[in-house]
Amino acid sequence: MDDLRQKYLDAIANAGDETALEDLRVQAIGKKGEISLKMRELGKMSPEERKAAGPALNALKDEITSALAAKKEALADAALDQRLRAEWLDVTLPGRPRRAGTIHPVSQVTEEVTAIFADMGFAVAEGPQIESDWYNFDALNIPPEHPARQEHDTFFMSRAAGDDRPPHVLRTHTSPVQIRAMQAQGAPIRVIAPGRVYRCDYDQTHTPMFHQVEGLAIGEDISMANLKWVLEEFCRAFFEVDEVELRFRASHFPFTEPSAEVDLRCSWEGGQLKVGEGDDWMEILGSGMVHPKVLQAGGIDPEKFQGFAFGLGIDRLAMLKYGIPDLRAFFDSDLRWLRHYGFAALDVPTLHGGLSR
Ligand code: 2U9
Repeated sequence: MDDLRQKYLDAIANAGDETALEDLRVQAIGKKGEISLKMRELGKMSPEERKAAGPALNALKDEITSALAAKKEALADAALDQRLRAEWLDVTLPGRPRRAGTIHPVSQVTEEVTAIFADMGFAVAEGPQIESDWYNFDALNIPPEHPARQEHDTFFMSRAAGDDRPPHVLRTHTSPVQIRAMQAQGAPIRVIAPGRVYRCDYDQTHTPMFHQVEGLAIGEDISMANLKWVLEEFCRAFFEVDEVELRFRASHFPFTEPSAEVDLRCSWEGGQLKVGEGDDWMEILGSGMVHPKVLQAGGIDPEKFQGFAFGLGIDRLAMLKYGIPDLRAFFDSDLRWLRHYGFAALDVPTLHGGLSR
């Protein structure tokens, strides 16, 4: 019995893995194991022999069972230790930089402009890029024979053969969004409409798709003075300078009366733009008081309400602020250009956190 005990305890102590341990269990206390067979022999013994051998065999079986369980646990612990050592990971290390994408300057500037106007109480409105000619033109006081229809270099959608209704158009400005916003919400209203617009024009300073932000504020006593303050405040925040000076030049748009083009005082020294100082003026946007007919098209009573509107080109704003020389490169999807001029994905522009850092 002692030999048997020593043999199995030594073998268990030396078992290298769980399979070896299981083999030993079968050999010792399995159905046909050495100790199990010895227990079966108890039946053939005399009562005296059985009295001595029975408890001893049971004790041996218990001891082997405990030794097997203890060794199994020790092997599992060792395996876990080894895994932990092999799969060690320092979770406090900074993330490995991957070749992450960047935010396009157009998206960055759209976010900046949106943050600035949101701070002044303007909500963002959106609408379809394919519009009816009524929303794109008629509602904006541009009737069919108006010369502005030709000046807009419109892309027309084709109709099915035999369908004589006027064709839909790719919107030439985001103004239809504000018509829809007025119809849906009524007055008072304060919205901006950023988005893509389309004109059939392609040269150094024009692409057939470009980006605009237009703004609209309608109330009972909104005046051109409010327009001037809003635009000054916008320019200060956008160009991140303390003082700006704006110059309003009388102009003409069908959808505003009176209308003004707005210039910003600046200097260009060594190709570097400085805003708020110098002797140059740079045109940055168009604006005016919304035409009564346009208010009417939006379902708003021009006898009771009035307000201002303005429009600016996002792409040009991005070029000016971030010193990007070539407009057409904006839409080439050139990875080297995108990495150079793109912005970090998590640097969301906010007024408190800094627009562009
Ligand atoms: C409604 C009423 C009036 C929007 C306006 C301009 C003047 C303007 C240009 C600036 C640069 C277009 O991208 S650009 O070439 N826009 O000069 N836009 S007033 O007037 C509106 C809009 C909507 C309902």
